[in-house]
Amino acid sequence: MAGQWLLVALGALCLPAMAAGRVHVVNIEAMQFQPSTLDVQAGDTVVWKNKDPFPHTATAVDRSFDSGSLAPGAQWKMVVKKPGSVAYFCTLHETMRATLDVKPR
Ligand SMILES: [Cu+2]
Repeated sequence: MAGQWLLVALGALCLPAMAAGRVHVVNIEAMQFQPSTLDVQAGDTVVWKNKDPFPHTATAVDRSFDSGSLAPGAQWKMVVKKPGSVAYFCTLHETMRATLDVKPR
């Protein structure tokens, strides 16, 4: 019987770990990051999808991340680690700007 309770306890411990890390999508379309402000938690994954017919990048102003050139139809993903607000832009079109707000988990 004690073995069964141990399994239940282990299962309960594992659940939060499995629930961690939501996936968020930022569409790059019509020369804009959508949404332009994205709220995530540390440990989440952000996927940038280029839906324009020309290349873009998603590059942190402080260079803490950089997708490099994303071809039309390409996507790039990153696991967000550090809490804080990170402004990012497209190095190919510097008027394209957006913000990633990372809350602590
Ligand atoms: Cu661009």
